[in-house]
Amino acid sequence: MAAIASGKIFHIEFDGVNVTGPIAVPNTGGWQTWATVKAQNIQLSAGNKIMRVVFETNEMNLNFINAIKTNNQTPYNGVIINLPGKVEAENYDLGGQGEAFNETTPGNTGAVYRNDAVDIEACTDAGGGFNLGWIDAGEWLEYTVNATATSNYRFNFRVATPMAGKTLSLLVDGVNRGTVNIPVTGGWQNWATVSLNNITLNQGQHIIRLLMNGNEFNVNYFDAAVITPKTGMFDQSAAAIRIYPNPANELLFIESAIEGMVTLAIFDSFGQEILKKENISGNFSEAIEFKSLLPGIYMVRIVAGEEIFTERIVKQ
Ligand SMILES: [Ca+2]
Ligand SMILES: [Ca+2]
Ligand SMILES: [Ca+2]
Repeated sequence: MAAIASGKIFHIEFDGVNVTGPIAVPNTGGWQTWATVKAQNIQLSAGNKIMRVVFETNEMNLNFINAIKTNNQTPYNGVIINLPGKVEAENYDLGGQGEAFNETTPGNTGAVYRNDAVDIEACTDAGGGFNLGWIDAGEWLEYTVNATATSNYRFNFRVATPMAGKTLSLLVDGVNRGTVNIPVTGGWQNWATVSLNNITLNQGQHIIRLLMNGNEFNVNYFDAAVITPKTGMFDQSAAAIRIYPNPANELLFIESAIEGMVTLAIFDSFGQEILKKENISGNFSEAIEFKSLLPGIYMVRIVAGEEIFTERIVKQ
């Protein structure tokens, strides 16, 4: 908008209804000196509408109107859950379809606890409560959480299914951080815990998304625990890990024969991460380019479950 005096007002109508109320235009200082004014929290249903701009006073210029979809997602009950901690799967965020969850069938098939499209039933696991049921592939739910410390976390998922071949993915702030296999637990209310290790979270607020990669399994809750490192568990002489040569010059070779998934990282003497490979197979062989690095001390770190192996490498 542009105006050369204050007190100018307009509003916007959709299908004849004033949805914004009066929007004040400031004195921008010239007919071609432009400023942006905002009307917020305007609820619109989907579909074709006639938008009308109504100028309530004279003498203002309008260049364009930009409508932005804002995020209505908020934590369930207004409570941001702290991690480490436990999150009930049925306590997904408020905000509805496409924002807080993606749900394929209308209505809550279980008809308990909440009144939107997500399907919830009473749970007979220890502690009772409710669980997500009638899950379809591609459905997801989001949870606003707060990591109280920057740390490596283990995520445990409480799941049940009589069916085989189901998986669930964990996304943090839109980034897929791992997929966990859901075992055949033998029944819809026979519960088991499955885990994803070494999920690094920075301190602060995050959006956790559980993405369902198959239909027909139940989720009761998930919890996140800080992994307390146990150092010195690996014995280089036992050949679980070989790192050579040391000192290194052109290439650093890392050979690992650890069961399960690991995270490999290399830090310089300032603690800056110069390489990171998360959730790779513990059975690997890498040739790391050291040629371009400045001479000095570097630290190789391999995290496997609760075990952390570190090795000091000199770069010549
Ligand atoms: Ca549904
Ligand atoms: Ca469903
Ligand atoms: Ca639950």
